[in-house]
Amino acid sequence: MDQAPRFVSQLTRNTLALILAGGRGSRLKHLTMWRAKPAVPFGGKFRVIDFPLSNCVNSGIRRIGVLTQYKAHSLIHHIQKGWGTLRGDFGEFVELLPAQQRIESSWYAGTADAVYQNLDIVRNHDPDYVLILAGDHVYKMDYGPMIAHHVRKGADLTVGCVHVPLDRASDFGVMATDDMGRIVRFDEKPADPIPTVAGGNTALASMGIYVFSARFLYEQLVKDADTKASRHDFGHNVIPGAIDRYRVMAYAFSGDGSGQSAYWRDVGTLDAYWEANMELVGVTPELNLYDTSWPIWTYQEQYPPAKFIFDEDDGRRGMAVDSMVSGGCVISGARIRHSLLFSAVHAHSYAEVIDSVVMGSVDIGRHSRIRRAIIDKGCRIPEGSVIGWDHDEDARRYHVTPEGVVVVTPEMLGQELHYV
Ligand code: ADQ
Ligand code: ADP
Repeated sequence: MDQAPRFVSQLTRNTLALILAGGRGSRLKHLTMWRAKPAVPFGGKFRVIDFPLSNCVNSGIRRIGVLTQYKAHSLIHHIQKGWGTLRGDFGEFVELLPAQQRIESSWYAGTADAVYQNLDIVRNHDPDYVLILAGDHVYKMDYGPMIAHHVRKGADLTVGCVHVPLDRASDFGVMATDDMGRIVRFDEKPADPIPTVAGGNTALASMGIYVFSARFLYEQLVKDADTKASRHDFGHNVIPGAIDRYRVMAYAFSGDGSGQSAYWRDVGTLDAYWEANMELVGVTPELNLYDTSWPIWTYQEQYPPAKFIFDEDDGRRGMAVDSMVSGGCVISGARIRHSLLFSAVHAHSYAEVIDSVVMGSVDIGRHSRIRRAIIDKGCRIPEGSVIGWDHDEDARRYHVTPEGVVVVTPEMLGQELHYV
């Protein structure tokens, strides 16, 4: 079958995307105390869920359901404000599908159950294909070729996959395929993962993204719901239960088509989160946010331009180098080096910020010195604070990660939460 653009666009048009945005993301600790992981701010202006949402829109998939559950307030707010503008009259929408309202007394048990609970809504949209995505991955991907691959291979289910180092593969669903790309084995988070080739040091890992032929999905979910012993999870139950009897194919994600390597990150730990944000500050980051051919959309408050106040005479030199500074920031006499500042950060005179991720509406008091830190939204850092220079001291007041990144939240400062 031909894979002309028109063919792909027909397929994406007949696809309904469901973004699983309900997981707690407990490894992000303090950052997910008050918000779901997909709502965690990322990259200066975005929230993590903007990546799968933008990928859908850019791929021509304009019918999207977002399955929410845990601490969904800021997520819902963000989606309503930023993504409510798709044109319903053109059959486009982003629809919120909250968990607890569907079936009394039961929250989603697992990812498959989350979809099962919304099966009537999914059926009503009458898609040919259902694309199931995670709400907590940062990447740029055109889903069109994956759906086209699914159709060309006559698959019932296609699992997106990437090669990961073998020593990290236990965090993923790990699969083995035959010569035709059919999945012949699937182990969810195995203690002892199988390498891609015997003796090799990589494994084929599931990205947790799936294309289902719609009818096949409905059958499998009803069957799974009737299975008492099931955890009602795609990775643990539905996929392993399907590979022997149906055509379950692997689709290797090969990048965003720009010729760059495949960038795909689960920013699931504080260290991974800090690192992925800091990478963006680098000269040529793997994830190019300035790529106009694959824009990442978001909702953002309107802010005036960032302002830098530099007063040579009294030594107040406001400057940022090797950094990204978002709108509404006022850097008055402070020095920002190799850092990422979200919107409306105020850094006052003689403060110094190095190697740090500073979220929106943070106020950095005079003479503060901050290094290798994540400062959560709305923190007011008191004058003269020293953060990231002495980890014993830091550990008494803040959270220090295994890699030595200091995380500061309003709660740790004894301040009220105004922003989530
Ligand atoms: P995990 O990411 O560990 O593994 P899980 O915690 O189930 O799987 O999360 C998958 C997605 O679903 C996340 O976006 C999460 O927020 C969301 N989610 C979880 N429970 C939910 C629920 N009850 N309702 C709504 N949303 C929910 C999965 C696969 C692995 C694969 C990795 C890749 O199971 O096989 O390798 O993703 O990261
Ligand atoms: P500092 O503590 O560094 O002295 P201030 O908050 O007193 O910082 O502000 C110093 C200068 O920064 C002000 O004189 C003003 O020019 C500029 N500034 C402060 N806040 C704003 C703002 N909201 N918008 C524009 N400029 C501002």
